This record gives sequence, structure tokens and C-alpha cells, in this order.
Amino acid sequence: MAGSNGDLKLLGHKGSPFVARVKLALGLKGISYDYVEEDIFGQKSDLLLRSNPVHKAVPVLIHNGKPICESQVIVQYIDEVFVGTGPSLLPADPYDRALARFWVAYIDDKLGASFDRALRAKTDEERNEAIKQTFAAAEALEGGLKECSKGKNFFGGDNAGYVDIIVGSVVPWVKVISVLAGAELFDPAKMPGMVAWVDRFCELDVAKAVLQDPKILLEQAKMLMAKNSAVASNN
Ligand SMILES: N[C@@H](CCC(=O)N[C@@H](CS)C(=O)NCC(=O)O)C(=O)O
Repeated sequence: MAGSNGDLKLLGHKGSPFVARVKLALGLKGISYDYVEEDIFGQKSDLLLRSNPVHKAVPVLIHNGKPICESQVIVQYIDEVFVGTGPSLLPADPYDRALARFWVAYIDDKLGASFDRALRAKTDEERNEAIKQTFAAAEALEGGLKECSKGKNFFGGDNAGYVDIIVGSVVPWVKVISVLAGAELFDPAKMPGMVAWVDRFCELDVAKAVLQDPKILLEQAKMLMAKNSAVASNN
């Protein structure tokens, strides 16, 4: 879409939390864009393959013809390039920015990685172990919220920012893993701050517009788990 922010196109997939991050960032900043749904499990478009030849994955944001890949990189790019448009997503203070980047890395490297292992596990034993690690990783977020928010409503303070976007993108998946595990990933007894944060985040218009229906994601997760278990039992 060629508006005052230039020509912006997002290549995405409806189930992807990584794509949701970019939608949340653009939405929070009030930036309009064209969206192209990619068939990532079937025929990826030439545009996607040309734009992200290294990973061949979504999201890709194409800004005035130039592709930017990887969700963390894209969200930071949006914040830097559209600096005068909408609220800032990363904190202004360098130490607070470092904290935000630390928690974002933690979410992908610990929480996201163990959940991904649970979905791709080949045996029940592997899956149960990965689910256990996901639960252990989630608990640290309670401290992360306290550290980043300094007692305010969001990781970003008074308003949702970079860490809120990253945690927010996995909120529907938090519901999915809770159903699969038969226990709340964000346990109200251990993580009251995070439980309240989820309610606040889900009340934002941008969250209502972007976040996927957990019921649909649950079906996708079950299909993926069944596929991976079947591959394992055929080997
Ligand atoms: N680290 C990447 C992960 C992106 C990713 O895993 N995208 C998935 C969709 S959720 C994808 O496009 N997969 C297609 C493939 O790998 O072939 C990011 O943060 O953007």
C-alpha cells in the first residue's frame, strides 16, 4: 500500500505467531499495509522465495520493494523507520531497551523453542518432557513483567510495546498448550500478574483484530502432532 509510509506489503500466514507480531506492531503504530496470505505448507510464492531465500519463511515485510525478514528484526525496523508515526515500541532508555530485548530473546529461545519441540515430538515421552520445559520457562515471565513494567499495566509501561507484542503473539498458543497439557500454562496461583496482563492485552483493539482463534490453532496443533507421531512410527 503506497501511503505516507511508502509501499508496505506483509507476506504472512494466518496461524503464525511470528506474523501476528508484525500485524500487532503495525496496528499499534496505526500503519496500513497490504497483506498477502502465503501457502507455507504447500506452494510458496515466488515473491516469498525471492524475498526470504535463506529461511523461505513468513513473515516478510516488503517496504518500498526491499524485503525485511525475521519477526524480531521486522518489529524493530518498523519502530525505527516509522519513528514519528504512532507510539514508540521499544523503550527510549538504553538499559530498558536492553531489558526488553533480553525478554524477547528469552521468549523465543526458551518458551517458544520448548513449545515447538512439544509440537514436533515423535514420542509421548519427548512431548511430555517438552511440555514440562515449556511450563518451567513460562514461570520466569512473571518476574520479567515486574522488571519491565515497573508496576505499570504493560511490559512497555503505560502502553503496550515490544515485549507486549512478542508475548501477545503467543497468547492464543498459551491457551492451546493449556488445553493439550490439561493445566493452565499461566497458572493464576504462580503468575497472577501475567494472568491479569493477558486480560488487559486481549482488551486492546489491535489484539482483538489480530489474535487468532485458539480453537482453530488447537486443531492445527493436533494435526501437526499426529503427523509427527505417524512419521516416527513409520520409521
Ligand atoms: N524466526 C522466524 C520464524 C518464522 C517461522 O517459523 N515461520 C513459519 C510460520 S510460523 C514458516 O514460515 N514456516 C515455513 C517453513 O519453514 O517452510 C521469525 O521470527 O520470523
